Formats: sequence, C-alpha cells, structure tokens
Amino acid sequence: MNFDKELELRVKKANQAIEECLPKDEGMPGNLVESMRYSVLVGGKRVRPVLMGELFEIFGGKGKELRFIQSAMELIHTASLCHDDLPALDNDLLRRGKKTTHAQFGEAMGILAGDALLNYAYELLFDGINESENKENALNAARILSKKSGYLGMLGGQSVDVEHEKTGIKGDQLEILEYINEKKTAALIEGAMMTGAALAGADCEQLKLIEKIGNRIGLAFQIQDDILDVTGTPQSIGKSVFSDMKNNKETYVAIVGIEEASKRVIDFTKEAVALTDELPGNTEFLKEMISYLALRKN
Ligand code: GRG
Repeated sequence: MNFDKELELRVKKANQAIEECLPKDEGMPGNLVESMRYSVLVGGKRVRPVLMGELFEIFGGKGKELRFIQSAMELIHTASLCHDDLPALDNDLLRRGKKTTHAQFGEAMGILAGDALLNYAYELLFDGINESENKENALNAARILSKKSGYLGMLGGQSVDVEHEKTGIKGDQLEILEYINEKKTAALIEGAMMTGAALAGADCEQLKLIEKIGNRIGLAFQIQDDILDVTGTPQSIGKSVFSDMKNNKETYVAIVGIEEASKRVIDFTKEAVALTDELPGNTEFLKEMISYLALRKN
C-alpha cells in the first residue's frame, strides 16, 4: 500500500464532502458565512473525518450519510479552534498557516463564526440521520459525537485546562494533565472513530475497543502537538510557536521534558496499533495512519 497516496485520496474525499456541505456565501448580508467558510477552508489536515471514514469502511458501511457526519465532525473541530484562538482563550493570530478567524474578521465575528459552525454541524447531523437507511445506527452515531464534544468531553477538558492557566496544576500534575488531554483532544478523536463504526453498525463491545484505540491516539496526538509547539516553526506548523508557554499552560514537555514526552508518544502509538489487531476487516491503512499521526511535523 502506498500510504501517502491513500491518505491523499481520503483527504480529497473528505474535503469534497465538506465543501459540498458548507453553506454557500450568497444572499446573506455581512461576513458570517464568509468567516465560517474561511475558518474551515483555509486548511487543516482533516484527521478526524479521515479516521471516521476509515472506521466506517472497516465495519463495512455503505450509506450516503457518512459525508454529512464527517462534515459535522470537521465543523465542530473547526469551531473549537476558532474559539480556542480568541483573545479570551489562547489569543493566537495564526492558524492553519493563515490569520485566525478573529484576526481576519474581528473578535465578535470570531465568536459568531465558531457558534454558527457548531450550530450548523448539528443541522448536518440531522441531515445525516435523514439520509441514513438505518436510523438507529445514525442516531447512535450522532449521540456519540454530541457527547464527545460536549461538557463530558472536549468542552469539559478545555474548561479544566483554562482554569489551570491561572493557578498552575496543583497535585499530581501528570494525572491532571492526562485528564485534560483525554477530554480536550482525545475525546473528539475517540468520537470520530466511534461515530464511523457506529454508523456502520458496530456493537457495544466493538465501540468500547474503538474508544480505547481513539484514546491512545488522542493522547499521543496532544503530546506531539505540545512537542511541535516548542520544536516547530510558524511556517512548519501553521500556527504560533511557544503558545503554551505564553499562555502559562502545563504540558508534558514542560513537566517531563521533550525526550520523555516523545517516549510517551511512541508508547501510546504502539498500544493503539496493537489494539487494532482486535478489529475486524482490513486495518492496514488505519495502522499506518496512527504511526503517521505520531511522527507528524504539523
Ligand atoms: C465552540 C465547539 C466549541 C468548543 C470550544 C476552545 C474549545 C472549546 C476547545 C478547544 C480544544 C482544543 C483546541 C484542543 C486542541 C486539540 C488540537 C491538538 C487541535 C489541533 O488539531 P489538528 O492538528 O488541526 O488536527 P488541523 O488544523 O490540522 O485541523
């Protein structure tokens, strides 16, 4: 298998779905639709829709609903980035190699674009349910995605992260950091993979296994993100460097150093790859994708 070619194909398919699902910039006064489209189309690796599509494939999914749910996923992720970059949070000016939404359109529009993307993601989830021939599977998938991005998932992790910025992490730093990473970042990756499988009819036990795989991928992904924050350049990662330090954030790198942090990325990645052996179907691309995410440079 030529991994780079296979990845390119899957990213292209995800981008086609997202472009078709995004609202068109016509007939609406003001900048809202423009800023929504800008935030999504300006770039991004499309990791979560690709993982969702792969699990759908592995579990033999066939329907037309996937494209709506993949798009909803990417819009929820993009909404979180829009808000994460705002002055009240990380106050960053560079994202996906371009100006952040609030830097391009103003702070108010940065807030509104994030809200509108999040709200519209749920319209797309309903469209996906509507398209699906198995409503029970589609409802299950939509519920998983909602939960993983909500107060028990991404939003919950982000709130703990923000609250520790002022005080620093007291107590067992690694344990609390792992909680933050698990919710803030891994939850959405778990959600993407579980949603793809749930749409294709995976059962409860299989979903638990996928959640565990997604968790290890997500933990590795966030530590690698922390490493790139101090080893990358704005050109290579498409966002500001030393953002964590500037925002007084504890990271694995700050607590245990780059060498130990890199070791954790490898350990979580190996664990995730080993767990994929318990999945049915062809997992060759998924295995390579997990390793690619650990070694990524952006
Ligand atoms: C409004 C839905 C909503 C949420 C607000 C701000 C916030 C709550 C959550 C932010 C969580 C966050 C930014 C976690 C970091 C996760 C992370 C490493 C993102 C970068 O993902 P990549 O590398 O980005 O996949 P691209 O640009 O490639 O898509």
